[in-house]
Amino acid sequence: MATTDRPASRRQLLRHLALPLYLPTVLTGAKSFANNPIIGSPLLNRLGLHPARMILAQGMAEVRRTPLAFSVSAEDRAAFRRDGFLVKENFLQAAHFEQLNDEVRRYRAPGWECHQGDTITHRLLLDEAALQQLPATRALIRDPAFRRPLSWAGAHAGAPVFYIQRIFNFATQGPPDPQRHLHTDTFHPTVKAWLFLDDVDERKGPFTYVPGSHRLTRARLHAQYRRSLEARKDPIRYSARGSLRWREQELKELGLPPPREFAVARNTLVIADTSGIHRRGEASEPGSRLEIWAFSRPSPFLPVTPPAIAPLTRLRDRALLTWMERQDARARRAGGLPSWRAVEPTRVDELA
Ligand SMILES: O=C(O)CCC(=O)C(=O)O
Ligand SMILES: [Fe+2]
Repeated sequence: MATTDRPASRRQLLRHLALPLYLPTVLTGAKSFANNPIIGSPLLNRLGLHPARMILAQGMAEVRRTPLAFSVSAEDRAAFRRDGFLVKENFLQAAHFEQLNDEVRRYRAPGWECHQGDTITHRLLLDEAALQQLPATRALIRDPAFRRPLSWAGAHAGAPVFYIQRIFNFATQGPPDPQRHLHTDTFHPTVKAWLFLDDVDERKGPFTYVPGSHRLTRARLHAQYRRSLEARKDPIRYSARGSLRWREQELKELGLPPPREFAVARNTLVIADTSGIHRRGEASEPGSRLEIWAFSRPSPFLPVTPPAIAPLTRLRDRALLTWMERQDARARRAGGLPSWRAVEPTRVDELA
């Protein structure tokens, strides 16, 4: 019997009995108010669990950043601390960029695809096997000028996960893409990076960020506290699951400026703390945005993270692929589709 068919009282009882099992998850990145009865607990949230986790996670991120700070310029650190993002135009030397752009556009491999509203996101994992075929991309991923600010900003000594990512705007039928709604990905510092291979303007839906919205100000902590009391019942599923959606009017109340759109030229690198308020901008027409995309989200309460050494990265990438393959197989067996589904190498040509 599916959970939703169980009588409400029985569901509640099960939820209570399972509570102790969820207790240790307060010290992990668990963020779903709806699915985790501790994270969503009305009592614990009234006592301030949610802002307490935010403050502690922020403190631990600072601890992890300390040994990584020497490798990043004081100017970059100051800009990131102020804004929550770094932007570097003409990031790669022109010849390197052209080689990378060329090899990435030609590269075909089994990939992954996610449908969110009317947008399709296509990803190719840049693991060791892929990078062997992509020398210019491998050089980027090994470049300290790329890795050091990513590590420091992401408060993570270990390697981020790297993908070739293509966002296909208006590629399928569906409601508006939920990533175009202002949101925070999670409650603790976490970094994403985009090296854009296309010029990005309003036609392609530029990444959009509210400068300074990564900072835990009093106003922000108050707002998070208030949201945490009701979030498990939030009608927006993403908010209930811990990626809170925000209204544009709320920015003023939070003492924040209007969002800034990153309408940028190709070969621009953007590194952003996506615990700040951001969204994917509206796209004015169907089309795609191609990028090298990095994602770094260490466990938020650890004082140190494992270093970026090849055997660990290999193991992590292998585990990630295995997990995704299992999710895919399990969902298909149940007659459905997983949120990330496996697709053929030729899929990217069908979408283009
Ligand atoms: O693709 C974008 O511009 C941003 C999407 C987003 O919200 C994210 O990756 O967290
Ligand atoms: Fe996001």
